[in-house]
Amino acid sequence: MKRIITYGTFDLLHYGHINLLRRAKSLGDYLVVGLSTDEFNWNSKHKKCYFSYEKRKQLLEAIRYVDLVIPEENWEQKKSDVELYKIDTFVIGDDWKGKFDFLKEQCEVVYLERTPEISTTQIKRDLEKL
Ligand code: C2G
Repeated sequence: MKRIITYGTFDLLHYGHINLLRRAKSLGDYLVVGLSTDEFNWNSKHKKCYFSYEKRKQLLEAIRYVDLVIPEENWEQKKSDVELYKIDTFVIGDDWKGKFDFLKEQCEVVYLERTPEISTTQIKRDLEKL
């Protein structure tokens, strides 16, 4: 069984997120998603989420490609997560290209092309214009 992991905030879930999760799952058999907690978002990613961690987790768990959702609480946990969950491949959007190459000692690292023209920030901007 090939095990995949990815991480993100996944706020205001949209088709760009789904495209990423679908392609990530297509690389293996089991997909773990490290979901950024509200504290991590606020303190380290400087993101204020619309949906709480629990709501974002509920949405992700309803997606057919997602097998397990775990909390992402800090930048440092990836190495231990790869060991703990016996991960074969780490996947993330190419806006992070190169940032997680240190994981190559433990697993395959794949940067997937982002879906153009959609982002949580863009959604918020467009809603403000309504
Ligand atoms: N994504 C995408 N296309 C978009 C928007 C997002 O492919 N139009 C991808 C991102 O590249 C990321 C995932 O969807 O792989 C989740 O996006 P975010 O919620 O914005 O996650 P991010 O803030 O990049 O968090 O430790 C890693 C971080 O937690 C990643």
